[in-house]
Amino acid sequence: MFTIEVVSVTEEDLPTVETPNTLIVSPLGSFAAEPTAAAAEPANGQSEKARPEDVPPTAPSPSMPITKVQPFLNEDDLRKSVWERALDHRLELLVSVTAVVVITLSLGIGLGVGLSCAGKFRCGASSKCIEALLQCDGKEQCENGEDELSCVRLSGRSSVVQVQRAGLWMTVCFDDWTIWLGESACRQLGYNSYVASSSSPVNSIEPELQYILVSLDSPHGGVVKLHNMTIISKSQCTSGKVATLKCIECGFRPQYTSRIVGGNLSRPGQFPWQVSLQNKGEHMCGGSIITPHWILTAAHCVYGFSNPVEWGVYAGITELPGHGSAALEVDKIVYHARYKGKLDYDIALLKLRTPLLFNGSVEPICLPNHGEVYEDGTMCWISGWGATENGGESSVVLRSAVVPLISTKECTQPDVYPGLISAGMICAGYLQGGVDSCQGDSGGPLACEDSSVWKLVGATSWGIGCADANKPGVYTRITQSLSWIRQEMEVRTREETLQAITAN
Ligand code: 4AZ
Repeated sequence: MFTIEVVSVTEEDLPTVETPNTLIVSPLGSFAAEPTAAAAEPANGQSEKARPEDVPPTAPSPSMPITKVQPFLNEDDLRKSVWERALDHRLELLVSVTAVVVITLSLGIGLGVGLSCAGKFRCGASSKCIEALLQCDGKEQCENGEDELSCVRLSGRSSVVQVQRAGLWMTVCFDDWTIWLGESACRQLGYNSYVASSSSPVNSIEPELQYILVSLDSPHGGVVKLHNMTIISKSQCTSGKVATLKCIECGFRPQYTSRIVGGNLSRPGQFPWQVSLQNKGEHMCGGSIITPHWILTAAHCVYGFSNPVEWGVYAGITELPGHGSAALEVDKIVYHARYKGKLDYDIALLKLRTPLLFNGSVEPICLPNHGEVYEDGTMCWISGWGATENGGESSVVLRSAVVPLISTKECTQPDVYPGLISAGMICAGYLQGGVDSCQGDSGGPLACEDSSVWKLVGATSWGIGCADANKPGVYTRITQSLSWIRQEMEVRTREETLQAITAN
């Protein structure tokens, strides 16, 4: 084995090495090819005795840069077989082979993960993939049980119950529905509460929900997940009705009378779900109460500030800083796994250490259901303590404004936000400008009233400036992150239940 080294050095830098085959190449063209037989030849040309007479002596100046091409060959090397030479360098060989194997394996695994999960279910952020048919089959195949989460959802305007099996969503017929199933479903949706089960005629619900109807076989109670039940396919749903579910009283404003109109200053009880999120005592963002334990906000509000101890949540207030009410302590902060510090998936959840008591000035807002669409032009409300002009100070009083929803088509026009609006965002505001959310309103609600129930359609996320023409506010679209919200709430609520069981 031989190596070729190309070095650029001055004459003085060159070490004295045994290089019987040294070629000296100088930039001036002086050249010396030294005989193979010459041993212990200093490479600096000072030894003239071994040089054959017919080769002109080379005398490069001591400071002249020289490029040396040095094939380090000796006779032993020439005599040895390739195998023997390889053995002489087994350490290098071992390192090289290991490196090649490691690189090949990582590439292989990386590609494998990317490819093999196609058509399969990926266990959370891990590299494990399981057969799609095993998702929601009642047995946990993923390490953290992710394959058995998000197996129940509420869909459409009337909160129809749907269960998932092998990636297929099926609407639950009311025939064999029980309160016990309703309670189990609410637990799976991340609630600690259950309000009521009802039914809706099949033909009154959205057409896409009418297709696959199933009945759940529930002979006896117990802590069983809904999708673990025997799912009986129903060609006809005898009752002609599907199960609808309510897990929490939400979206009401019991203390607010709409006859009191106070410009854009909000009245106590007008936005009872609105909270102020304060970091080390300073208002940073807004948020919305969705359950007694959970506040929904924007990921960018807590990204890099995810130490719960630094945060305080103020609920039931209209004036900052908090006016006597004690800050609620934060137990956990989770932001969307796909949030990367940019604009997409700008959503986070804060879990409160102690649950909120709902009293009229503190109330939760409803989450929308899966598949609910909000028409362009629907008038919704934004609220917050944010700046009243771009770059200004936070407002002391809670302000609010009515804004129409803007279609993504309109919001991505060349003069608005071309290429910037993803499926997880929704725009709202006026293209002529004048009314908008601003710095400090982030994380707060974009709330729309639907048959007297208020739903959280968006969370204030971003915009260019505030209230400028063609630059409306952009909000995180809640329907896009419903399964993430449900999973987080279900997992943490389950953890809490387990802790309570083990503590007793
Ligand atoms: C912000 O920085 C922010 N005009 C929030 C909303 C908007 C702009 C900026 C929308 O929190």
